[in-house]
Amino acid sequence: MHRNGPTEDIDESALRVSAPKDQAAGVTAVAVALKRSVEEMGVIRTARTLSRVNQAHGFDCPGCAWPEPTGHRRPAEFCENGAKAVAEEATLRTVTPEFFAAHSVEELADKSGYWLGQQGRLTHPMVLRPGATHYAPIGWDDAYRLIVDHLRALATPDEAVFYTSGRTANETAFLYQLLVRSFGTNNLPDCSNMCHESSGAALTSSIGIGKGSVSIDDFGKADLIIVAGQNPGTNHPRMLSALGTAKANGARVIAVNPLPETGLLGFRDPQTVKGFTTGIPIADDFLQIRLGGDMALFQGLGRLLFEAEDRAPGTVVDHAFVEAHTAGFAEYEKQTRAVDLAVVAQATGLTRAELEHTARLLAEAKSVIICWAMGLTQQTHAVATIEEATNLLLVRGMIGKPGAGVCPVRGHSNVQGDRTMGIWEKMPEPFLAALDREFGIRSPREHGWDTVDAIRAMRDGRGKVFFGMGGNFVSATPDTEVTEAALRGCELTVQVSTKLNRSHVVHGKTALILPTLGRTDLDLQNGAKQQVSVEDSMSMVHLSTGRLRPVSDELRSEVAIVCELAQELFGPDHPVPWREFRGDYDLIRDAIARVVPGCADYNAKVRQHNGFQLPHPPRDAREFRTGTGKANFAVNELTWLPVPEGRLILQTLRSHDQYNTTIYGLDDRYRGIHNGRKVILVNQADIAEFGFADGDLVDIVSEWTDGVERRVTGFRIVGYPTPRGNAAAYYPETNPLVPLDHVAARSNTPVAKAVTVRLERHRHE
Ligand SMILES: Nc1nc2c(c(=O)[nH]1)N[C@H]1C(S)=C(S)[C@@H](COP(=O)(O)OP(=O)(O)OC[C@H]3O[C@@H](n4cnc5c(=O)[nH]c(N)nc54)[C@H](O)[C@@H]3O)O[C@H]1N2
Ligand SMILES: Nc1nc2c(c(=O)[nH]1)N[C@H]1C(S)=C(S)[C@@H](COP(=O)(O)OP(=O)(O)OC[C@H]3O[C@@H](n4cnc5c(=O)[nH]c(N)nc54)[C@H](O)[C@@H]3O)O[C@H]1N2
Ligand SMILES: [Mo]
Repeated sequence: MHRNGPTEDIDESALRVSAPKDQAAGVTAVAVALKRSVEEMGVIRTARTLSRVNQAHGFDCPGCAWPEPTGHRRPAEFCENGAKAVAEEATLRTVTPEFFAAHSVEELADKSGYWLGQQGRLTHPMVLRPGATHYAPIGWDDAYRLIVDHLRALATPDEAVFYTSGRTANETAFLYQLLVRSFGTNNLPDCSNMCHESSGAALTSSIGIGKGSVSIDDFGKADLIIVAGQNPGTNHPRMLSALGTAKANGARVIAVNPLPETGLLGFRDPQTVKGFTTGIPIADDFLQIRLGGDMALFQGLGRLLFEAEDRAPGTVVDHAFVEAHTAGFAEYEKQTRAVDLAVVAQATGLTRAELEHTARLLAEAKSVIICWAMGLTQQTHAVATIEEATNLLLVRGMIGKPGAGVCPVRGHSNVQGDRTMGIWEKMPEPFLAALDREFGIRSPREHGWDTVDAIRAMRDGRGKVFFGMGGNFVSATPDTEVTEAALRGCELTVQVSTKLNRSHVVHGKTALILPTLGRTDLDLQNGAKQQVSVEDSMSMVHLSTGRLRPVSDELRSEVAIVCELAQELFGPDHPVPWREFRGDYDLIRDAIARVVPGCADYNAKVRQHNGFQLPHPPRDAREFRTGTGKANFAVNELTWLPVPEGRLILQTLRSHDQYNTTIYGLDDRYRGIHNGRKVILVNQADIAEFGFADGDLVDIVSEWTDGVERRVTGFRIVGYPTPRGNAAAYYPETNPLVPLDHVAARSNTPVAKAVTVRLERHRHE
């Protein structure tokens, strides 16, 4: 049977389309945030909770990874979507054993992800035994024993997969990878594999470290900020305040995006009296680029920079920087001067005048920041594209100076910290050696599986136990039908979760749900209040303290779950002091201080007012720890995406009312979509050319070299100002269209932003 994702509990016929908004945030954003919060948690819990988001003694917002300002923090250092993320977690609704007794798994598997998430917080550990129709309660000890029995039954530890999502705090992440490596595998896929892996790969190769080189204060010092492939109005709303500050200080902002995203084109800062009512356009220039055209853009700009240098020698290329700090400049110059600007115009859809105007700004600016997110990372040529953006900054000497640098804007609030703490299927040798030294274990050295490889392995029967530390693996990953079958083939699936999601109802032969504390919850161990630490997108590390009374006494912290499982798995004689770690998170931080580079004196440093910033050699000292000892200019063959005849290139993206696979509501207010999610945004001229009309229902069929038909049905066409040949639709509803093998070169990231599709008229069954 062909399934198209269960959304029958959403009445898509109520869908309404209005004109896209021209300004983000403002009064409506505040009203929406408060309404949602009060609905979920009541007035008192709302007041108590929202006043502590991102404050020095509060908790880190579980929304995005945008940093807090370093100086004065405003009383409300959160945004509409941060408030929604908090409300989602702090809700008083609960999913209890009675709930599971009343709903069979089969019934739950027919519900939408939206419905599942709305049911509330998970309260008890639950088990689904082979052949059972309903989840039943299980004690924590029995749950651990069940996991250990399955792990011990494996032929090798490499038959187990240990996934991590990016909300996991540093302390958990550190212990979790320690457990997994003590057990004997590096199979540590994480959400980063689907997210900024391409950024990490490109930056490590170019500048020797896979993280951004700017700090929040650099935004106030920049002349020019390019925001490419990112929708901050929805996904990083607090970034708009930083961009607003930059503009007040004279910066120019260029948005590079196929879509005229509302937050970039207009913003009312709800935090300032003036912004609340008047609003400012953020982007001075909007380059409406074609999907996948960014590599061509950056190469074309490179050529135009060299031409500007020819006209005024010594004013554009930073020769001192290039000579002292870079390698490969001559080859880069040769290749870039030969770039065909006619091809660049075709690939980007931009005019020669737009390219020249942008190049002039880039040539004249004294300090340039380039920001990006999923529009760049989820492309076949993502790594090369990010290298080309970095090349431009290197030509101009824009790394390691105030107001300048690379700025990959991370997604999950601690996805960067998880990597720092060792969540990676190919952690470098010095880290593993330090881990082994500290604990007297022997970590495996063979690289493990990333997300795509883990799915392949489970599909082929080589992966048998799946353990998810947070996240929603089934809904976040590509090729839904393949992935669901892969999970169903497992002997055991375990999900450590706060809320119900599809990964609980698409399960292995035996399945466990382990309910855990969230960021906002009070975490008591041995009667003492515990804190965790997190790292933001700009390498700032600080403490986070939850204070809300957990919705159930049965919830355990992620740290406790890891330690208790480890005790059951390894017995009392294991060299790692799991019991002590569980009882006092300071002891975990002491171990982190000895193992993780840059974390010396960790306990003291995370307790400083704004925490501390991890070292970043290019940012701090223009030091580049690459193979050449210098920043590397990359030379790449130009790749772009011509649109096949009669087809569209589809990007899958987020609405304003979701957090990845968690759907808060059915509106995408800024884009004018209300009461539904099954839409495909298409250029009016393409709609006409294909013989459709705005509002028609279509099936979307993706085309891939394997000839397999991937189809989602009953999507409404919405005429939208996206470039010709380019379309957009929401994730996760369109994940069934993304072929598992459609991945980015060198990062293995699923190409969620460029799927070739055709539209077929929807036939009612
Ligand atoms: N409220 C909220 N906040 C979030 C999330 C959420 O779901 N909800 N998710 C979090 C996570 S994990 C992440 S990774 C981030 C994601 O943050 P974003 O990357 O902003 O997320 P997307 O919705 O995928 O948006 C991709 C943007 O890139 C553009 N784009 C697509 N393809 C291209 C291209 O080829 N070139 C260019 N130049 N642009 C392109 C799209 O039009 C869109 O504006 O947000 C984080 N914050
Ligand atoms: N087609 C397409 N696919 C994509 C993307 C895309 O743009 N297009 N984006 C990709 C990206 S950038 C990412 S990051 C991934 C996201 O992939 P994931 O990180 O796997 O997915 P999330 O939806 O963020 O996970 C939500 C679940 O996490 C659990 N959770 C929430 N808070 C906590 C907590 O504190 N502890 C624990 N243990 N669990 C918690 C809840 O049960 C919730 O249901 O999706 C990727 N998939
Ligand atoms: Mo992400």
